[in-house]
Amino acid sequence: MHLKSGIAAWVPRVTTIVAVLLASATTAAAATANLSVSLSATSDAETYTATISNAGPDTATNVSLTASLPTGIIPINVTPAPGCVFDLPGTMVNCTLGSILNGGSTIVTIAIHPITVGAKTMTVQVSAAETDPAPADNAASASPSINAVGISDVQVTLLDAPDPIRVGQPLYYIASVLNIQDDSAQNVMVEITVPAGVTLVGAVSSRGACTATGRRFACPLGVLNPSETAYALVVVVPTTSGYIWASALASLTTPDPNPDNNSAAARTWVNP
Ligand SMILES: [Ca+2]
Ligand SMILES: [Ca+2]
Repeated sequence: MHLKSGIAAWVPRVTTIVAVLLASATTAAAATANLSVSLSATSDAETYTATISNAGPDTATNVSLTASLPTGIIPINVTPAPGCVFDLPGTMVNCTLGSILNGGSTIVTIAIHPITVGAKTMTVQVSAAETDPAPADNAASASPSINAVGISDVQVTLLDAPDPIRVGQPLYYIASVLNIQDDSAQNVMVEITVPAGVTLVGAVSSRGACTATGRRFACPLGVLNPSETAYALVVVVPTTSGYIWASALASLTTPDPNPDNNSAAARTWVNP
């Protein structure tokens, strides 16, 4: 009798527990969280700030953010870490941000360094495990445009071939212009001055045509990105024997703190 009444007392409690479990399972399946993201950027395109907010009604769990980085940049830093990481090619940021309570928000900061000019468009997208009733605000972009980058350093070398050479043979001068800094060099020009005692044949660069003024060939090379090399070729024919000298000089409109390596010379021995 005692046992039986005990069971009788348990039955409604078990029923209630099952009902609660079922209800919570139903609620979890239907959980909704209206995430949104906004993105701002500094005008120098160095720092982007994404604000991820949850308008609820439920907690957003397994919140993630992906960012597509602009081209022509170097990845610098991202916070929070290690929740956020740059991918290996340095073209994306992937963030695992955990949970955001109803009414809460969190911030992701992405620091990059532009090495080329132009629009630096970044796009971010957020998602969570919950259903989002308003998915349109789950992506944002920012597109600061820059028309100058910091510091470049062009370096010139001048090669003569063949050396030694005979009078009447074609002599090739090849000027190589390399940007050894991490910002793009703008309006790069290389000028090659050939010696007296040669006949001018012609000049061309890997970026197009060169113009001649007397013994000086000016070859516009345009933009030289970091680690990029452009070439200019001048062909002459020596008419007299002895040592002859040619020189190459590079100029650019971006700051070059190291002018010493902007010029180079080549000495050639000409046999009769
Ligand atoms: Ca949303
Ligand atoms: Ca230089």
